[in-house]
Amino acid sequence: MKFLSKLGGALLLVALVSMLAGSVALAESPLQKVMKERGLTEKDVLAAAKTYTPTGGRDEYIVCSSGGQSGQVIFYGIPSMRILKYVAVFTPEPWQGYGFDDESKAVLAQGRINGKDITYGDTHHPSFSETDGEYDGRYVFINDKANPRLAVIDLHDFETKQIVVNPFFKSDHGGAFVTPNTEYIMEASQYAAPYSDDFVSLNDFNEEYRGGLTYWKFNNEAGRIVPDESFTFEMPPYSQDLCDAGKGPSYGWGFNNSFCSERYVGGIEKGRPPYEAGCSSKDTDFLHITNWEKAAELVAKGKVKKVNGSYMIPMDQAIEEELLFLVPEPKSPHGCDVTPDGKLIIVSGKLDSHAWVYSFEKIMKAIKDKNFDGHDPYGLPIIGLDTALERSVNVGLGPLHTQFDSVDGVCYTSIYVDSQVTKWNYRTGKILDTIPIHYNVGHLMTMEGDSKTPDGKYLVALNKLSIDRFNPVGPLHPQNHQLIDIKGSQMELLYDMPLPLGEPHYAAAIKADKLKPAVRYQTGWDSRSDKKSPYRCRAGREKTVRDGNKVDVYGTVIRSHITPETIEVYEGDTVSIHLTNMERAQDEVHGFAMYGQNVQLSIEPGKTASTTFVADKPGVYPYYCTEFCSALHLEMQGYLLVMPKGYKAKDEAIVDGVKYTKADYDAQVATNVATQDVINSVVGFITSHNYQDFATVVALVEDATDQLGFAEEAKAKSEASAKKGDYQNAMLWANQWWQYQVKTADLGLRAKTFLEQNGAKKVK
Ligand code: K7E
Ligand code: CUA
Repeated sequence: MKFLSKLGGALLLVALVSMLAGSVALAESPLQKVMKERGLTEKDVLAAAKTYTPTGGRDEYIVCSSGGQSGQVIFYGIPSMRILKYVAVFTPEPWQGYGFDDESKAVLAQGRINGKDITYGDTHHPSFSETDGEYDGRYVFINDKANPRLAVIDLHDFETKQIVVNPFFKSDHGGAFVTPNTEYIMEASQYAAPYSDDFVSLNDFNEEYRGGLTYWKFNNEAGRIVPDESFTFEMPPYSQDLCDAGKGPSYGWGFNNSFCSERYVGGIEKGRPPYEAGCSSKDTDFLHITNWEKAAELVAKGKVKKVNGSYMIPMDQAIEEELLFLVPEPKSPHGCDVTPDGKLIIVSGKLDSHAWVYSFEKIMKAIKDKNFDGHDPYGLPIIGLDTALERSVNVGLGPLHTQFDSVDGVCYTSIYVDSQVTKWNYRTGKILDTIPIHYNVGHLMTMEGDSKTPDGKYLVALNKLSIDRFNPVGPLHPQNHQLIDIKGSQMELLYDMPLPLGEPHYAAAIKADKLKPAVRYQTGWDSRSDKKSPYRCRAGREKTVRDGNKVDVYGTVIRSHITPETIEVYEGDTVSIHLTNMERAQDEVHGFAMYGQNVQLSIEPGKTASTTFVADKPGVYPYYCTEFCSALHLEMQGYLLVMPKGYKAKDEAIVDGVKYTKADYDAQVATNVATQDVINSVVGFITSHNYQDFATVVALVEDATDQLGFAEEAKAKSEASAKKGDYQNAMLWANQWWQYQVKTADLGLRAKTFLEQNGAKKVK
């Protein structure tokens, strides 16, 4: 009985437990509750977990995306898809002071065309600098399709340093693509045009209009393009499209496709069939193959002549020296991608459903054997399609661009018309997977996908349309970057990111740890020329220099004042204000804006930035700091006084709004003494720990020491005034002394917190 009742009790317990467990399972977890409220599936939550980056977290990859018509580039992180920075390139951008300070105006001026300022760009293809075929994190290059220009962005500070204008072209699309050691940056023209800036009738299209491909020489030490050592291949008036540089076995060669090899000239208004009909009537266009290594040798030997002041290799010379060859390629191709091993070249035709895979080895053999199918109308040798082709693979309707996986042979092609990405194997021709894209994918990009060792992992589809993917914001929609997980055998869509800046045609992603951006500049730095600025200024040396009616103001900015605080000039003066940011602290940027003069500077720690304008109207022009840099940021201000010609300043002193007494002074001093006690205790904590092992803390301590030095100067002035019984100035200086103490304490506390959170050890 006892046993039975025991058993019964045990059974009851089991039943109870299982009931309880059941009710526990029924109760929603907070996660389930959120999923239900927001209508999320488990797949959604998994995708979120793969992209979510907690506060303070970092991304594994950094993307540089073109900003399309904005003339900028966009940096964002993967997998979080958080936008980090728009970098101004061809277009003025006030936050960065780009096109507002004199230094960056000089960069934009390099991009003038026929003397005309061009204040936008149509950026298409960013390209990271490479060393031995790997992204090295030093530079990014970007082209402007509308105005044939190329820009250099230094990843040391993410600033645009140089713009070059193509000396021959009237547009470019096939840029920027770097050679494996960034010896050259490729830039192919798009719309054939005369090389001169003169009028040439369209009737002379075949004879006088030309395409081309420029190899811009890059000086890797100076970080600048050298136009004098760059050269251009003359090419037929086909529309040259995208490029890629050979690597490994194909090192020294470059490839670029073309469309409209029909050389059709439209004229819809005169009853001629339009360009789109005439430019796609033939079954094939031409892949252009250039030997840049040999061309560079000819240039070095003085065997290439200059036209318009720049080296130009005419087609006759290219034929003679065996520098330029053609291979038929699918109709209206777009995209030309060399495989990571450098052995194959993949080209897709927008009006075909195949990706065509060419063998570099076969191309070389044909060249060696002079095995040509014939010549184009300009005498360029054409290698037979069957001779050069490895295989063609049916990947879907409207294939465009191809990117590579870390797995050998695996690649991804964007399929524009079918709105999908096709994963396939270029060695076997086998289709592995497809995924629908929303909508109409243009380029696509894998991690380090243009390098010789792609990482794969993620793929971004850069889509032309977003239609219904986001909350509507009027007829002009944002573009959409879709993040896809490609780690498994099946592609999985993770995230949609709207990009509201322009059409970002192409992007490239680099491992984040390859980037080593600076925290500050050397004090007095002109960041655009990367030299010490002739206008730099040290604290206490601020001055105004007049030379005739040109006035140069050499000033400084530091929390929380602009020196000088008053600038007096006369009507008609040309005023240049040069400001140096004295801060050494991370992220302590000061801005400088002024009423009515179109002035807005961004002065990062160490930088010297200048603004020049004509003070043509007498008046009062307040100026201030535009970055909320400190508690007294709003007080970081001053006045430009433009005095009428012949104005005589009054001799009296400025009358203060408030009068202070000895009691006010004493109270302030008491506060300062108490504040100093706080500082001393923080200093005690820091110095009793191994703070020197933490670079962040060392920088904070340096900054704090500076601020404390200023506090002591103000204290001395305060005490001197008090001694004379001048309690007005004694009180004001005592307050300034306290302002510096507050900044010191703030920095000290940040350092202390950092040490506490990062496991600093006690040393004494
Ligand atoms: Cu939009 Cu490369 Cu300029 Cu293709 S480009 S899609
Ligand atoms: Cu400096 Cu606000």
